[in-house]
Amino acid sequence: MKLHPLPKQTLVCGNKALDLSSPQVMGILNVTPDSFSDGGRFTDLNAALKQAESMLSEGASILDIGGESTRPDAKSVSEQEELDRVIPLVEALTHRFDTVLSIDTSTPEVFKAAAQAGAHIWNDVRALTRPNALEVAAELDLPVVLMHMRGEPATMNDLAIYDDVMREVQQELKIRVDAALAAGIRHENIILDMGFGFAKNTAQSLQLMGELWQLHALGFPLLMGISRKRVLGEILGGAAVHERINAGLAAALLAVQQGVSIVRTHDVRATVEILSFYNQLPSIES
Ligand code: 7PJ
Repeated sequence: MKLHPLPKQTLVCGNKALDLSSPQVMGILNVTPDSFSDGGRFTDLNAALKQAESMLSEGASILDIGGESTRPDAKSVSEQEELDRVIPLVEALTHRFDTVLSIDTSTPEVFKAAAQAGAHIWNDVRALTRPNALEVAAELDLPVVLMHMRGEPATMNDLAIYDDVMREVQQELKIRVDAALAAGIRHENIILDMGFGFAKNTAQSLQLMGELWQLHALGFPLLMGISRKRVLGEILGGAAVHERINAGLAAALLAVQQGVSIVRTHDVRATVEILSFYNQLPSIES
């Protein structure tokens, strides 16, 4: 059963377009050192290209490239390090594949360089709060994902205190939306994400999962990323990363059923399959 229609919106991504009225799968492509075991940059690049090729053949329509780990205990990365990780990969990917590229970064210089190398979407877990981020996003005029978080990855777990988690997430996202619009970012370029795993405990995440559809009140397409996150491990009583896939798929289906347009995942094939099943259900009118 479909519960909520997806917005009838085409997301213009530079010279490409994504139809958000059917769910899109964003494949995660991490180029942080802890994601690819060993070897120098060449090995990393080759491994990343192979992973990209496989996710695209499985049906991902967006690849999300991340050069900075946002785990609570992650070491901070210099701008140059992030550039060195991300830009060669963006160049190689634009050269080889015809796909939408999203960059998971909070650093305006990194996204700007990536956009010059052919990237399309700025995915920012800090919702354009770093100095100059809003201005750069407005100037580039490309889609931006504004994700809800509190504080920084190192402090966010202590800030997971809410009276009403959905209401507060909504209010705090609205503040970022207003800042974006005031900076000249166009309405059509904004996508929102409730930010699973960022300043939310397990109970709060479950609450958000069940009420996710309420975010439509803000009037923007939604993205959801819960793939393999710790919250799934906790729900399953301590499951390891690779034991969290099925729960993540259930969450993806629940999200799309509530009108989420983009699912960010490591498990592209399985996600594409469940969404293909979902797509074949009778539509509902918006
Ligand atoms: C998210 C993200 C998410 C968006 C990460 C991980 C942590 N970007 N980047 N939404 N999570 N938009 O994948 O486990 O939930 S990094």
